[in-house]
This record gives sequence, structure tokens and C-alpha cells, in this order.
Amino acid sequence: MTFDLQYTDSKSNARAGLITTDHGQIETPIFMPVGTIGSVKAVHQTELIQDIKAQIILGNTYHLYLRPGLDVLEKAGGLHKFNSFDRPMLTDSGGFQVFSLSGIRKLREEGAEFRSHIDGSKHIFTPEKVMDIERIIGADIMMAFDECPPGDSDYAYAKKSLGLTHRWLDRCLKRFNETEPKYGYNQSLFPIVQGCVYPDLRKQSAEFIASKECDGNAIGGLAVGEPVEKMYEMIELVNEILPKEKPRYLMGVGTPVNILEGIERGVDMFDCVMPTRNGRNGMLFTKNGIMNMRNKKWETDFSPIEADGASYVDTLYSRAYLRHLFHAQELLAMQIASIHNLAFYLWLVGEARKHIIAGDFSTWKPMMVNRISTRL
Ligand code: PRF
Repeated sequence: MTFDLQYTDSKSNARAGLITTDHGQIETPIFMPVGTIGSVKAVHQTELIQDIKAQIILGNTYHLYLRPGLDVLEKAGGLHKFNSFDRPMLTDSGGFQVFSLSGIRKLREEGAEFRSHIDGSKHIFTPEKVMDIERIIGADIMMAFDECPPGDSDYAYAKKSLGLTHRWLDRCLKRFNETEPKYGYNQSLFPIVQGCVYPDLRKQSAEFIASKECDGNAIGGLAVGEPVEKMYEMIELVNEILPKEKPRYLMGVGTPVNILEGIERGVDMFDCVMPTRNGRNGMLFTKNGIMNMRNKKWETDFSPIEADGASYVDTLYSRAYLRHLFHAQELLAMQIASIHNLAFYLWLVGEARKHIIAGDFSTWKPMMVNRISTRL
């Protein structure tokens, strides 16, 4: 994988770049739709590629390991073959899901013991095991196995956890360097900065992560309950240390506004379940603000969902029809909302990129933040 830093904004830390993987290129800044179990929920591949214009999607180690399991994935020839997505993919390590989803967990130096949220069965993830699983899944970008402590963790816990995450990273790197990709194309490993909301821990972590000279770097442990201003402060601090010539990935963030704020602070890659999960609940993000499609307000509004929206669904269907579908609990409601929201997120990062290149990002961004924050 290579990263070509094409433009840096003169008035902020925003950047435009190009990532090249063996499955194709990714223009940054980019949003990566989440396909936890190998599918972006409710969205078909053709729509993902042709309408939403997804350039890279995510899979999750924790979920794919539990179901369909490693045997099936290896027999399929990896996730790209299994789900017929021949573009770049990234797998999260399970470092977040093990802690947020699974039942009883025991955290030891060796690894994390957890119970499956599906059948209660007991499993252990060690850094070595996670690397082996991510090799079998075969994503272009693999994430290191980390601990993501809650946003309100005290300093003592955050410090102890960070030590563990750093030792786990060394073990991940060792295993990664000792093993080969299984399917004939390259894989990169991204380490993850942690350290909660404590500046000295974040600084120490960013320096440790930067010293590993991986193909790209990630910022984890944010958007986990801390105040949003703390999140922005941590991003600024960490990005001063992470190398400029490598892509920076802010994990699990966020709202459209969070993404623009992240871009301004030098982040290149984002992922979040928000456009799909909130979409399935009737929440639509648009250029002119946020709409709750279950609202009575839309009952007889036969105008398009979004007249100049980024997706074909925006003008194909009316607001009244979409509201009706949500009320009738039709599956099509979830499909339309997911496609709309993902197309909007990809449009938004694409516009940010255009304005970084044109040199007017610093005037475009506050205008756009205002516009998209309105409640319709
Ligand atoms: N670590 C990993 N995945 C993540 C996170 C993290 O800290 C987050 C936190 N926002 C989301 N996904 N491995």
C-alpha cells in the first residue's frame, strides 16, 4: 500500500491524498461504509459501487470469526471472494467489539477472553490469533489488536490499558512480519493510538505508534462517551505527532459534523455505523440538515427526499412515500434510508476533498457545518 499526499490546506491541517492498494485506489479524505459481517446492511453491491461510490468498506474480525468462521472464509478464498467486493477492504481487529459486545470478559497480558454474543461460547483473542484471523479474512488493511477503554476511564486505568495496547502492538507486528498474505495480494497493518482523554498518554502513544513506521496509523478510543471538545483536542495533539506522509484513520467517527472537524484537523479516513444504523431508524442526513422520516410532518409532502441529493433514491422517491414505508415497517424503508445516508456521507467527504484541492476548504467547511446541523 502507498499513500500519496497530494494537497495540504494552507489555513488548516486538512489534506487530500491517494491510497493505492492491490484492490484499487482510494481518494482521501474518505468515509468507509461499515460491513461488519461482510455486508453493508441493507445495501446491494451494485448500489454500493455505482450509486454510493464506496471506495473501501470495513469488515469486523470479531463478527466474521464467530460467523461464518475461519473455515468458510479460508475455503472461500478470503472475504473479497466471499462477498464479491473486489475493491479495497479494511478489517477492524475486534479490539472494540470484544469489549463492547461480548459478555463476560477477562483481560490478561496474554489476551482477552470473551463470550460470543451469538451462542455464549467462550473464546480467547490474543494479538497473534487476531493477526492470523485477519490474514485469513484477507482485507487490504488489517488493524492491530488494542484495548479501547471507556471514555470516562480514570488516569490509572487509562495508563495501565495503554501499556497493554502497546505490548500487544509489538506482538501483532511480530506475528504480522512472520506471516505472509494468503491470497496473492499485499496486506498492511495499521497500529492504533489510545490514551483516553489524557494528553500525556495520547502523546506517549502517538510517539510509540509513529516509531513503528507502518503504512498508516489509526486513532482509537475516541467517541466513546468523552465530551466532543476533548475528542477534537486529542485529534489535534495526536496529529501533530503522527507522520504527515502516512494516512491517518479516526476509528468509529462519527456525525457528518465530526467528520468535517476531523478532516480540518488532518484525518484522512473515517468509518461509522451511523449512516446505516440511524438510517434504519428513520434518520436522514442531508445537505440542508437532519430529517426524521417517521415525523407526521412528511405525511403529505410529495416532494423528493432531497431534490439535489447524491443518490438516485433521492429523486426517485418522495418524503411522503418514505414516511409511509417507515410506518408500515417495510424493508424498503431501511434500504432507501441506508443508500441515501451513505451516498450523502461519500458526497460530503468528496466535496471536502474538492475544496481542499481548490484551496477554499476553510470558508466552505464552517458554511457546510451550519447547513448540515439544521433540524428539518
Ligand atoms: N479500537 C478499535 N476499533 C474501534 C475503536 C477503537 O478504539 C473505536 C473507538 N471509536 C471504534 N472502533 N480496534
